[in-house]
Amino acid sequence: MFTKVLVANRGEIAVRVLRGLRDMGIASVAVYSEVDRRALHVRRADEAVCIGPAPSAESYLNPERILDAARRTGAQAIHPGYGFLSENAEFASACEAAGFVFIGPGPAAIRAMGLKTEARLVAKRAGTPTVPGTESPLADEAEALRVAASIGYPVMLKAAAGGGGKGMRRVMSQAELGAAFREASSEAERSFKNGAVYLEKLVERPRHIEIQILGDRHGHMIYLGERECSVQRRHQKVIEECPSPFVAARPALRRAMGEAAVRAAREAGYVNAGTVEFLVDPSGAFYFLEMNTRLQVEHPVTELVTGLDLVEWQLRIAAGEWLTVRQEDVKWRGWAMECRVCAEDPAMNFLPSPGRIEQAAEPNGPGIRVDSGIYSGWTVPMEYDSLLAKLIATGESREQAIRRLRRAIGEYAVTGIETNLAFLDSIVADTEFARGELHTGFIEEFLRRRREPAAATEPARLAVALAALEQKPKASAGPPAAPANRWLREGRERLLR
Ligand code: MV4
Repeated sequence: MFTKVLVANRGEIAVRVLRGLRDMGIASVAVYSEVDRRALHVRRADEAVCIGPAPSAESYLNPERILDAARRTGAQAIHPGYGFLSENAEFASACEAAGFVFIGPGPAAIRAMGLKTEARLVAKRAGTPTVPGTESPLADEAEALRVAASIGYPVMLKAAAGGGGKGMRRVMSQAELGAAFREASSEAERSFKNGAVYLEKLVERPRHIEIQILGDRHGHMIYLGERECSVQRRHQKVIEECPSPFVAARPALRRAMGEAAVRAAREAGYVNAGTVEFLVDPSGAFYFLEMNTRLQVEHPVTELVTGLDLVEWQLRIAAGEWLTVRQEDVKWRGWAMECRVCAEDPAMNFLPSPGRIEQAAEPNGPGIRVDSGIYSGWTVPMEYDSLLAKLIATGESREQAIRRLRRAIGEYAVTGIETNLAFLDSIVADTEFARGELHTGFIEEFLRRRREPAAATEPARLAVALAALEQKPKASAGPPAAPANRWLREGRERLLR
């Protein structure tokens, strides 16, 4: 096993990996940019190396700076976390070439799954169901028209080098295809310097359900169950849970998706922790979407329901150990639900809200885990993503997990910057959400319901106005207690207009 590992990341995931290293008695090295000098992950490491100024390109995205820090501290392995260089095949190669173990899959597997068209080919070869469509990029508009006609509208145009929805276009009819093809190609070119697009049959109202897999370097691979990630906004996950309400009601589906995920990962020669993403349609048919060759943000919900420590297993597998967990040993107990606490202002269209955190009082108590990268007095930099922490609640049932999550959100006090906590609470409190009838358009529909609630008829408006009047403070009392936060206040004011 390694005696010293460098964590090439920042924020909550760096803190999480550093905790794993300390739990295993492995010395740890953190890297930080100048603006992260006082960041929590720096405090949690045995050693810390400044790798450059704030811009990611000159720090967390700079392979040479990271390798140099590994050399200087005598680290034997590098954990990339997620984002930054975690899915960069060249960086994985550079680590190996420089004599460091890259904690993750080999560069070949990263490359095989990096191009969405290549990943589809791998899945198809493995017999994993893929959405009907093209395996290679479309040559031109004419081919797009031919293929779309043969698989039937509606179709989805996607960027071959894409991910996260960039360069994607829903095409409902032939008339729209030409323009959509040109727009998708140019957006793909701009975003990925690769304008290649391919085409798939559109899966209507899909759920985004992903399977966690773990494979060792001796050919042993298992699946650890699914995560429901359909509650997303602009392709950013907001709430994730394990198990999926849809799959929990269909035990055969978990096994079928798990085995399909393992087949695809084997075909890619996968090693270490990985996630295979699927679209699941309302009939329960599932289709390979893409594979993520890194530890995911939402890995804690799988850890809490299976009892397995994914970071520990990543390190043990990277050190060449056998994965001693057999598929029949994997059991799922209870429910885990995670929400991503972000420095953003829902009342300002989720604009990032960096700045000094006056107070960060984190929740605790039965069934609560907080993977946090913040503390009172720390200044959230503007240079990186807005994720502050992940709040995860577990329970015997989904209902208990939801109750605990709401209680914990209520305890979470972050002042000095805006956060999305109230927005998260409004989702978790939503009756539709409680029913578990989720799909990738859930938040879009939720926000629409909130903007134009069916009940916002005249009587309802009057009722709300009267209620506000009744709360009118007596002369002696102080100002009326405004709703818990700006987002709810604005929502109520909008309703009254
Ligand atoms: C799809 C789809 C429907 N049909 N492909 C979005 C980003 C990328 N991960 C793939 N995505 C989708 N691909 C077909 N053939 C719907 C989506 C999609 C989506 C998928 C997962 C999670 C959130 C999403 C939000 C919008 C669209």
